[in-house]
Amino acid sequence: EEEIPEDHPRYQDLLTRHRIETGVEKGITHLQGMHAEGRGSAFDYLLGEETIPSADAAERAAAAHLLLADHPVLSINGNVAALVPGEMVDLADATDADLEINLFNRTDERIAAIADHLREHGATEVKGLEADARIPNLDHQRAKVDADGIYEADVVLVPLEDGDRAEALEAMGKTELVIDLNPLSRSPQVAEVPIVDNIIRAVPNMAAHAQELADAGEGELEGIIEAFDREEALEEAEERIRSGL
Ligand code: PTJ
Repeated sequence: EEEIPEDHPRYQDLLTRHRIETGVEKGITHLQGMHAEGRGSAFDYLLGEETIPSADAAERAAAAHLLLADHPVLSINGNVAALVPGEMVDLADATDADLEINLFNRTDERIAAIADHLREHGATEVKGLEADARIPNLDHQRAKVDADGIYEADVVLVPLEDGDRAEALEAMGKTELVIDLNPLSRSPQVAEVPIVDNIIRAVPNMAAHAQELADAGEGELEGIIEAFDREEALEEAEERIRSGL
């Protein structure tokens, strides 16, 4: 990462790409994660590579959801682990949430590599290794979750999530917070809070909102959640992308 000059106009994009490549080399990120990153990068370019106001509002509402939750869980896949490991640990600390590894292409090797990587970045407890429960109506491998983690969570943050899983979690009645640069993908479409922003910017901003709201009462947090309009946020993101074309 030291080789990329910070004043390069595409600094953030180059940094992101580099982190994904390193993730693949370390056995953390799946090869498909490189394609996912390429798609995300194209949308981010059209968004102007910045957190648009509706995304900031979504990040604040998501922080409020996590703070109000009985049992919040942050889901980690191979791209998330490569891009924002320490930032996810900080967000978990700020909201008293669990971290759970949940992979689309699940192998024991990648689970172990990601768990080590998260611990190196300060995680004390990592879930997803037991996989002793199943999300209903999803094929075997993708359905695996921890009974005391995502399975019983009331609020889950699922960044860069596959559409089938997002729908299956929604069907379980969970409050889903989704980070995805493509506002038309199924995951943000089914999310209670769709966050159309690069995960690299979204997660630190959610943690900052959570820290700022640490002493807020339930009424204030509920007010923030009610004031957030998911349809408007999706439309604003799509509008911004169209104008970027
Ligand atoms: O590690 P695994 O096995 O769980 O696999 C993870 C990937 C991401 C490979 C898998 O879930 C997958 O194939 O996902 P999709 O269907 O490609 O969806 C990824 C979504 O994330 C796409 O809509 C991308 O636009 C979006 N995306 C990619 N990079 C970013 C992003 N959104 C926010 N920030 C990014 N940096």
